[in-house]
Amino acid sequence: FSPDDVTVLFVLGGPGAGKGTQCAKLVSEHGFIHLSAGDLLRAEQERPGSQFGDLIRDYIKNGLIVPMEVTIQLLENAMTEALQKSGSSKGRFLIDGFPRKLDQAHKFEDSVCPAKLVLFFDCPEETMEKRLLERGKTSGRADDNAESIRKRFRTFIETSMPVVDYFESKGKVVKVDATPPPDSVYKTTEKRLAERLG
Ligand code: UP5
Ligand code: MG
Repeated sequence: FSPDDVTVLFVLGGPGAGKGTQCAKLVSEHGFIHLSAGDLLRAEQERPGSQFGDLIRDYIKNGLIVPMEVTIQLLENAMTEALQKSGSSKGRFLIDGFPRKLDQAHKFEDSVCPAKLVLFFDCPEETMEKRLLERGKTSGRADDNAESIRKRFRTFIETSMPVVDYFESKGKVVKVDATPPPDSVYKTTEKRLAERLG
């Protein structure tokens, strides 16, 4: 696909901020295509014959960032597939949970497509921790436990927040308070996006 035909929004925020929840709503009401980097990595981990299964499992459990070659390839493939499926060369993508490191941001924007905006869901750690521990009772996610959550928070602060700061310095960040209930966060998100995307 050509970068000129696609609109990319990065969706960032700490673990449990509600990225996936909000993306699902934006898909059903605004026709975005949602690609979660974490979901793609988890699917690749389970794919029989994948050469990256053990590596991904180990990184995710420890809240570490999988080498970007793997993630970017998965994202690019998924974008191509989604466009093929939609039967159109054009599409609007929500890339959820990526980029998590500054070099990933640069690489993706150089080799795939620059982001139009970054949607940043801002949420206190305490709130995110409660949500993740609650979800962990049923999610089956290997990283929804107290120890992995602590590691994910550390990686987010040390490595991923600089990505948000970088896009902020370019005036591309739309920041939304992700503490209120999902419907309220969604209303704010819709309003902010409409102001910026028209
Ligand atoms: N919930 C959501 N919104 C709520 C609200 N407003 N009020 C109350 N509850 C709310 O939500 C989390 C939980 O909170 C749910 O139970 C939800 O109902 C509730 P969700 O929408 O899933 O939040 P999200 O921000 O998507 O949380 P997630 O756990 O998916 O965030 P992470 O960023 O930690 O997970 P991700 O899947 O993106 O990444 C996992 C791991 O993959 C990373 O740690 C890393 O190891 C690896 N990874 C990479 O290496 N590279 C990448 O590029 C991406 C991931
Ligand atoms: Mg998610």
